[in-house]
Amino acid sequence: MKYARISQVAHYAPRQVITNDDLAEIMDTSDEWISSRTGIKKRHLAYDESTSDLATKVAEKLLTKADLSADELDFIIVATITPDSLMPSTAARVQANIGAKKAFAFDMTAACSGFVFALSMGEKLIASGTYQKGLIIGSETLSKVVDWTDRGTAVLFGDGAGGVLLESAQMQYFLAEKQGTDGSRGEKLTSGFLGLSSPFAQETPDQKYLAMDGRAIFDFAIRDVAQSISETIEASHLEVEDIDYFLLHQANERILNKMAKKLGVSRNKIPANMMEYGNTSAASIPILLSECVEQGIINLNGNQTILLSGFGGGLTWGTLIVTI
Ligand code: 4VN
Repeated sequence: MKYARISQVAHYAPRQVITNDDLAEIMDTSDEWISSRTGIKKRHLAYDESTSDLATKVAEKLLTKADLSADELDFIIVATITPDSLMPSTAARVQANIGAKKAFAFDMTAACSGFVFALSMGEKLIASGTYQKGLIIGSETLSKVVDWTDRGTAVLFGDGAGGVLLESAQMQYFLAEKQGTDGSRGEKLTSGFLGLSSPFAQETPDQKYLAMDGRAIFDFAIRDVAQSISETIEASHLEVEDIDYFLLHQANERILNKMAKKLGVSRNKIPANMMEYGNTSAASIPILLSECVEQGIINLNGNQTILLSGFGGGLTWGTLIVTI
């Protein structure tokens, strides 16, 4: 039996930072409104870098940290809902940028669950015995799909990228997982409608920008996602106390507070960085993981158990429990 493990982590964010006060100068909002409702204080917004540029920075950092050459990689998966283009994929651009000649590469579209879905897929690619090394990267430039005339959503999102190196291992590191989708509620969080445009086609709605029913997504997170996290812990045969850290999608600090209560977990075990980055969708969990490792809260010595949970557009949700 083959196994996979996370052997390295890295993140990268554009250097430009926009504070809540900066936003209050261009729209009717305030630091008080944004930070009391969401915990967000600032976000990084790319002025001159694309999603593939951010992802390439993460890929380069991962290779450097692992002292690995790009041609040793077997696959690259980039989770993103803000690709540079649909074709070529963001992952194909990264593959070219780093010169990963042997690797196959593709994008994963699962919104805020994208990184967790991609990590789960990557683990299976390695566990199959067919592949040994791969990069799983979440990378977003949400600033290009945010509706900058909608103060209800524009203040919530940011740009950034994070990722991990997955390698084959001798023992089991991935302990349990639950993933789900409810497409029937898909219209609650949308962006990037492409429509039809042939001379023969009916007119179709043109909704390029991100739109969210905040109440519905908030309730989904508290009810359905919290329930799914509990089920994943049960499936792992671990107790809540056995999990060292809960790395949850960084959408809103109030969600983390409610989840902590619901799961019976101390808030100290649920790190947060939405204050610095806002909601970076597929990038939020790997950025958080990388920062936790940088700060020494989490190490890569194989003696901690962490839970990763992404949830959002689709609607989608996914939880993994891994030894790290
Ligand atoms: C998961 C969640 C959210 C989300 C939902 C609602 C929300 C974030 C609505 C109420 C508003 C403050 C902001 Cl829980 C988004 C995603 C997408 O990544 C995933 N903020 N809010 C208020 O008026 O208090």
